[in-house]
Amino acid sequence: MFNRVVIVIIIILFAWVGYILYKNQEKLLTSEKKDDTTFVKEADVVVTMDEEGFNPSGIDIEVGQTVKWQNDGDTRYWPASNLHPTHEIYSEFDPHKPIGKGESWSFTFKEVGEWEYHNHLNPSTEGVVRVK
Ligand SMILES: [Cu+2]
Repeated sequence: MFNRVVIVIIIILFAWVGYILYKNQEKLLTSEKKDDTTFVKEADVVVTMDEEGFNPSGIDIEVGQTVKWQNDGDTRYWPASNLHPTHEIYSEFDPHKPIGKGESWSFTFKEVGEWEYHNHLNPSTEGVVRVK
């Protein structure tokens, strides 16, 4: 009886050690893979653009975060800082070209502030990015 218990404990120990070794190997493989790949964070927040306008039209982010404007509509959009048409309030916040159907544009906010913007191709469509 005692011998059986010892054998069962030894089997469990071997299984456990085997599992730990297997897990570590998996971790090693994963980290090697990460070393070969450059990970780029695409966006912290995605704003879609379509016939309804910017969605969501107001977002709160932290300084250094990236917003991606995704064109899900049927026409071209051009999100840009107020004031129209010069965009001088935050002049970097401007792709300087329209974003085509199915395309996107990302911008990383490096300035704290409440940045109102509009669709340069239809300035009555507005949005705001609050950067804290
Ligand atoms: Cu404009």
